[in-house]
Amino acid sequence: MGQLFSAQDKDHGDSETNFTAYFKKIKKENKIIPEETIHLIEFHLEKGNILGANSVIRDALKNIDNAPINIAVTGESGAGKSSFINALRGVGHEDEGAAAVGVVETTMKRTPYKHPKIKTLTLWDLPGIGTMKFPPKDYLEKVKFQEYDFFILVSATHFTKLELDLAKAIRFMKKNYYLVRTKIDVDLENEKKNKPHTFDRKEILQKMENYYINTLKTNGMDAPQIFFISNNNLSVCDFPRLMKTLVKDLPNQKRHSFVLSLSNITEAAIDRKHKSMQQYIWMEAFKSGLLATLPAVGILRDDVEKLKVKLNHYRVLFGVDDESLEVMAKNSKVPVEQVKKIIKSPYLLETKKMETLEGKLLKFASAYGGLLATGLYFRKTFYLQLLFLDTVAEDAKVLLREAYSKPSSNSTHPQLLTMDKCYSFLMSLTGFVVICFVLFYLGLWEWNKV
Ligand SMILES: Nc1nc2c(ncn2[C@@H]2O[C@H](COP(=O)(O)OP(=O)(O)OP(=O)(O)O)[C@@H](O)[C@H]2O)c(=O)[nH]1
Ligand SMILES: [Mg+2]
Repeated sequence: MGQLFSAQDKDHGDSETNFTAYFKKIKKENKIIPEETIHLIEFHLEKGNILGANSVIRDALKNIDNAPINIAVTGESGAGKSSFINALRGVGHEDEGAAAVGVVETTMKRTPYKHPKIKTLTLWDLPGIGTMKFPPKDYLEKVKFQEYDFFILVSATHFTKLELDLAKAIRFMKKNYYLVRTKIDVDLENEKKNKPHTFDRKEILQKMENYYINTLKTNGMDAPQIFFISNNNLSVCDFPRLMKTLVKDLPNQKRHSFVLSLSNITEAAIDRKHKSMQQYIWMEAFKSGLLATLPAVGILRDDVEKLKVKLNHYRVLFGVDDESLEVMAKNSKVPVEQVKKIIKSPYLLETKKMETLEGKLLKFASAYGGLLATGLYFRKTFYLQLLFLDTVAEDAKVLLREAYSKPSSNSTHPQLLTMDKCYSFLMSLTGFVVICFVLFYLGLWEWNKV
């Protein structure tokens, strides 16, 4: 077992500096533990209270794992609440366990939807405000407003009286809400059709934002943060900005789980997950390093099994696990091997003849640990976890780039290069080569004649 800072360490000041230095580098809005907890850990380390520091980190990690996040999604009937929930959960409307979406009133009672990968995150699909026939304050009581971290008020048209009253009531109950204007794809499309010569996307969005702000002001309310989105295509307009805002506004200990729930719709989202997970692994390493008493040795068989589980877990979190790759391949109508060929994580633990997995991992750890060692003595397994994480995050980016390089029309999720497209590309290439050959020989023949 390796050691980070053992109880026998004489220089506790060093460990304090390292802990402080690590968290100082992380932006306030990205930290996964509160400042007070960081100060408390520093305080214990300064006093040489290793057990105290260890126990605070252990509790902080437990809090991160268990802190529940409850998000209420409310608004008028048909505004796109259930569609928004499916988008946040990364599930298609027809997938098992998806929130029912439809052109007629569908959601009649508050329904919890757990995130498929993050069990502590629950999205609550509330019935349309008009359907319950209660004034907004009674509606909020009925849907148990106090149970949620915040509200997403979904609106799809001009502000209705009910929406305005609901926004007022949420504020009155001292709860936070974000205004999400859905179906922006339809509005932009209509504007483009109606005014093909003067269409200006930016100007339209600005006008719409001004409209919402002014309407709220006229009704004596401060404007909340407003986001224009399309549930049918998350990468357009404000969905990425909405996710960034929610991450920033959540309390530190809830941030990590929410970040991990983000879909891979942008490289920024993947980076955010990567950075959050790095902090988590680093804290675990620091915690076990504090109590470690033996010098670092090789990789134990037990470690290998645990590492396999970790790698699998990261692959699931970043959507590059076998099941997700199969779905991706199916949607793109390509064999799964074609998808796997461009990424690394499925093959990370494969060994060559005469090579043991322990040996391979040890080589990885030495190479990677050497790069990272900044005076810390992480256990080798933690270096490996960081290496796995880097690989998996890079794979997610590779797949995202590949997907967006071949956008398919009108789809929430872009698709990979299809077989049809590959085939026609190969046929054109073959045709081009044949023509080159013919021209070359014709030229040669003419030249010989001269
Ligand atoms: N074009 C477009 N259609 C959307 C969008 N969001 C939702 N829809 C469509 O709007 C209709 C209603 O969506 P739902 O998600 O069922 O709306 P809801 O608010 O849950 O409705 P209720 O459960 O009846 O209160 C469905 O046909 C959706 O496909 C969007 O952003 N763009
Ligand atoms: Mg619904």
